[in-house]
Amino acid sequence: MEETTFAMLKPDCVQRGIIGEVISRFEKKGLRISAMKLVEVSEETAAEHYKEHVGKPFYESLLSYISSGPVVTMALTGDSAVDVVRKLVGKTDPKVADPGTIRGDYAMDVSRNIVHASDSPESAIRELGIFFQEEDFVDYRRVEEEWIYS
Ligand code: IDP
Ligand code: MG
Repeated sequence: MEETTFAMLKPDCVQRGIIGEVISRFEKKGLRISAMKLVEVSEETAAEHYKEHVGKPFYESLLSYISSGPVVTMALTGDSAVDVVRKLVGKTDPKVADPGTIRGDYAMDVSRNIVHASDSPESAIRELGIFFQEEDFVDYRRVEEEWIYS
């Protein structure tokens, strides 16, 4: 079933100049970008986004990491998009993330792990609501979709 998930290319991804390579993986898989922005995230917005992690030892440094430079936020749409994108992103700690995943291929450190992706359809709806307004979403189809899906 078609769904839309939220992904964020974190400040290390932007600073390392690999935005294009990461987006390319999502595109090549067959996902459709249905919203996208380059933004600076305030600590308040980062706190809202990561509220499930309040009190964890890495919480404060996580907020300063996410607000340390521009990020690219996006909505990705496709069949089972939430699970598909989490699989492409890989395990939280890049040291143990499988090769072939984004974190497995591009990162070394759990606190500099390149990309965020929603972990459930409920999280996706919540997180999309933090970073996007209704008018930010573009309703279209990629011409390849009839070849990506049967
Ligand atoms: P996820 O991004 O794979 O969903 P979460 O457990 O939700 O992982 O953690 C959110 C983010 O917090 C991670 O992507 C990473 O940036 C950071 N993080 C998680 N665990 C640690 C840790 O042990 N040390 C430092 N940062 C961490
Ligand atoms: Mg998470």
